[in-house]
Amino acid sequence: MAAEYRFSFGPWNIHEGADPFGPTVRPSVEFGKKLKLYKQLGFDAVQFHDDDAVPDVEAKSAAQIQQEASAMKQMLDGEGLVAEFVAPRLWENPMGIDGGFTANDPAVRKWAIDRAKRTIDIANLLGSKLIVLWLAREGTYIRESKNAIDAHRHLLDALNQMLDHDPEIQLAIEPKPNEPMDQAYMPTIGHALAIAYQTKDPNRVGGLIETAHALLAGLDPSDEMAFALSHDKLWSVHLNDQNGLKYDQDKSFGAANLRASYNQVRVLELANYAETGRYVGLDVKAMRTQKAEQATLHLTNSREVFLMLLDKVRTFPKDVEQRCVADRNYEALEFAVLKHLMGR
Ligand code: GLO
Ligand code: MG
Repeated sequence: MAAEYRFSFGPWNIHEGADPFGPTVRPSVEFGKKLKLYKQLGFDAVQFHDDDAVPDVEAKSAAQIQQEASAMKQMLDGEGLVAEFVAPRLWENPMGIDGGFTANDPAVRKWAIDRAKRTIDIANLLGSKLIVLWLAREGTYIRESKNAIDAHRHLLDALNQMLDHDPEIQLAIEPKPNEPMDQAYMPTIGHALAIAYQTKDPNRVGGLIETAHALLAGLDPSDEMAFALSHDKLWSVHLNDQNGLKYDQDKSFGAANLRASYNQVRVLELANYAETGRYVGLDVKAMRTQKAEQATLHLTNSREVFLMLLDKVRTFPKDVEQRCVADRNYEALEFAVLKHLMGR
């Protein structure tokens, strides 16, 4: 029996549809209602930002954080859900306007590290050992504004301080090459794993790979995943899709690059990812045009596409693959893949 994949998403993936050019177009869905949707939609785990779990986290005392995060854990238990990870949302605070961990101002760097430590405390209260670091504003709008060499050392220092804060926590860096910054300091999983090995506990630093981010870096998402998998360091994924080099679209999985999506599922299968107990996260956004009552289809469709592609991966004729590879007949192999994907 092949292992079953389990799916997750974040509360931000059910959203009001605002974009940089227009306001919200759908009413907000209250957090408790979102939680109720998870199981109905076929999902088992919740991806959190620190302030999804404890709103206005920076204004709260340690006791308040403890109380609110414990209440959230009870809500999760009540729905039969688990927290997959917690991520410090540094990029929405004006303090982090020019980055947190890599800011020029030491007071800002301290603020960012302190907040990340709170995130770790929240993760513990929610029963998760995984912290995801999407390093949104760790980079530059213009190169001359920072000393990039120092910035990388500051980032290393921040990672080490997080590792020190809790001996069991694991950090997964989510690389992205740009947006909101012009250039980000951790653009690819290669960068993320290089710094992971520089930390004081490399076994506890890995990565989360998002399809769209790899595509924005001009790289193949499945090969990025393979690199992390070969190091046993793919600790989550953000599957979605992206139509070319433009703003980060977070399209439904498979919507723009079906064959590349097939290959992402294939590489996860090659690594027996389902057996590791890690989740398949879907970081997808509903189109702005979706009516409120249809604004979860991007999640269910992405999950279903994953499962349909999984079936394609599992039923691809292995003998054809072996024969074509042995004969170095990649034209034949490619045609067989295309026919299989088209159901012919
Ligand atoms: C944005 C990122 C973002 C993160 C999320 C978790 O481009 O993909 O959605 O995945 O904030 O840290
Ligand atoms: Mg993401």
